[in-house]
Amino acid sequence: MSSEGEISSFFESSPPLKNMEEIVEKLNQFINWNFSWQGGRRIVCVTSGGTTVPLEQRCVRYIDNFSSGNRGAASTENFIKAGYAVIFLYRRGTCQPYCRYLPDDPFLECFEFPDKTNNIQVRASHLEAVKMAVMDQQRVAVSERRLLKLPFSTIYEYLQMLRLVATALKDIGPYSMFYLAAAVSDFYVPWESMTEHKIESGSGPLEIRLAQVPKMISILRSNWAPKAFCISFKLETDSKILIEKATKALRKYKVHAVVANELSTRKEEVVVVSSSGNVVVRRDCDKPESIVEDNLIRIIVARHSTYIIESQLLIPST
Ligand code: PAZ
Repeated sequence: MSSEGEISSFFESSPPLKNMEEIVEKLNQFINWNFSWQGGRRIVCVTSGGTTVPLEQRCVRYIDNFSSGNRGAASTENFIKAGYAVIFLYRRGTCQPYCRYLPDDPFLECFEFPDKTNNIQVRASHLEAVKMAVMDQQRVAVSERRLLKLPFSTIYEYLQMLRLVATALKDIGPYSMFYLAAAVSDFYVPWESMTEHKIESGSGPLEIRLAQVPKMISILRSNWAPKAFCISFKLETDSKILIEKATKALRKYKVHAVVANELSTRKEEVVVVSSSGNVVVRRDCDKPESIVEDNLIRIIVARHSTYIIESQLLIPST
């Protein structure tokens, strides 16, 4: 477990966020709006995509972490369907809610010029996907203000933003949730030991010493947002060690559940590991459009409801 000293020295030596004030303002407005809406909406912070580790301060090269962002985007859509407001903390360029069915290059593939005028038209083959993307985005993100998107790239940005979100959500206690699906770097080059300019090539193999990124989940649970409901994820490529690792993480970080998944089957099946036992969650194979997140979020939302009720029972009545 990382010590508080290691955690604070990580933040002290991190390059500060360029737009911190703007992020804090957006967060406060979003949380106030949603929590004061008709008795209060639940708010979940969904983290999505992988963090990068720069190798140079004026970064040309970096180490990346695998994640398409599909889990985070699909989960966000399901949380919104369940009535939540979502803070979507995502890696720039990864999969976005409501856009999962669009082709990689939507502008080139989705649109056509049917005649020689300047009119652009959506191709019939992509009409449903474009309609869903535009209409749902418009509805939840713009008119209902239930989706706040905050992009990150580096491990430094991600952890500073996660801390800002957690601190901003502290006051809504059990009504908030962290759903930590992002693939977060375990190793990094500390900023002060990083070269400023592009590493020169041509002088043989490159040796880099990576330090361990302090584990932030424990401080999120103990300090930043101790009353929030917290779900973390565990990814492994060796299915034999997956459940054991997830169970260890559950105990070590005192989260409410760990969603365990194996790389090659992650879109078919996950296991929700918690103190009440392990539940295998699958997509419905008989429905082609079904995704594992439909069933996963149903379980997580039900558990969050129980958690809120139990937390209320703990508040002494006046
Ligand atoms: O983003 P994606 O859909 O390609 O993959 C999702 C995932 C495997 C990154 C996520 O489910 C997960 O397990 N995140 C935590 C990874 C980790 O153990 O650090």
